[in-house]
Amino acid sequence: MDINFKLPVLSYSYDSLEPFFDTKTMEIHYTKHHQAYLNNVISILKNTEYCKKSLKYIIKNIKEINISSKKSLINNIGGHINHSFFWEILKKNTVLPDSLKISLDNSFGSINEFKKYFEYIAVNHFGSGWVWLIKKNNILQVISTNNQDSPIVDLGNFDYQGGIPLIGLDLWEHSYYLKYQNRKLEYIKSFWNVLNWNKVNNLFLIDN
Ligand code: MN3
Repeated sequence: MDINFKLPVLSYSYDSLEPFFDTKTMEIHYTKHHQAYLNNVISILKNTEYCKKSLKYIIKNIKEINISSKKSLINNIGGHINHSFFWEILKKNTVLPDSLKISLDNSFGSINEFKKYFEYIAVNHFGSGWVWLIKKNNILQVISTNNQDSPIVDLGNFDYQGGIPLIGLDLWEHSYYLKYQNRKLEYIKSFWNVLNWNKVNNLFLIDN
C-alpha cells in the first residue's frame, strides 16, 4: 500500500493562538478531528485502484472516481483539505495589506462592513459547515458550505466551486465548544485576531 498521507506540519505551537483559539481546542482539533478525516480517506482508498495515487490526483479527479463509498470519500477528503487550508491561514498580529484592503473596501463598502457580513453569514449558517471568502472570476464573495463541502474539491455542483478560497473558518462545534460553548458569535469575532492577513493577501494575488 502506497498511501502515506500525513497531516500537514503546523508552523506554530498549539498555544500560539491564545487567548483567542485555546491550546486544548487546537490540539484536539488537529490531532483528533483532522487526523480522523485523514484516516478515513486512507481506509476508504486502501483496497481500491486509487490507493497508489497522490492526494492531489484524487482531488483533481474526484468527479471521475468510481468507488462504492464515494460520498464518504468526498466528506472526508473535504475534511482533510478544509482543515489543511485552515491551519495555514492562522497567525496572530498580522496587518491587512493594502492590495486586499482596497479590494475588500470596493466589494463590501469597508473592512468593517466586510467583517460584519462575514460574521452574519457565519453565525446564521445552520448546523456544521464552513464560512469562506472566495475569489472567483476576480469577484470576492462570502459563502458558507455544509458539513465538509469545500470550494477546493470541485464537484461542479455548486457555483462557488472553482473559486480560490482566501479565508475559511470552521463552524463545526468542535472548533469552538471547549472555549466558547454556545457563544458562536464570540468565536467568529475572535477569528479576526488570529487570521493571517499576509497569507490571505498572497492567495488574493493569485490569478484565477
Ligand atoms: Mn474542524
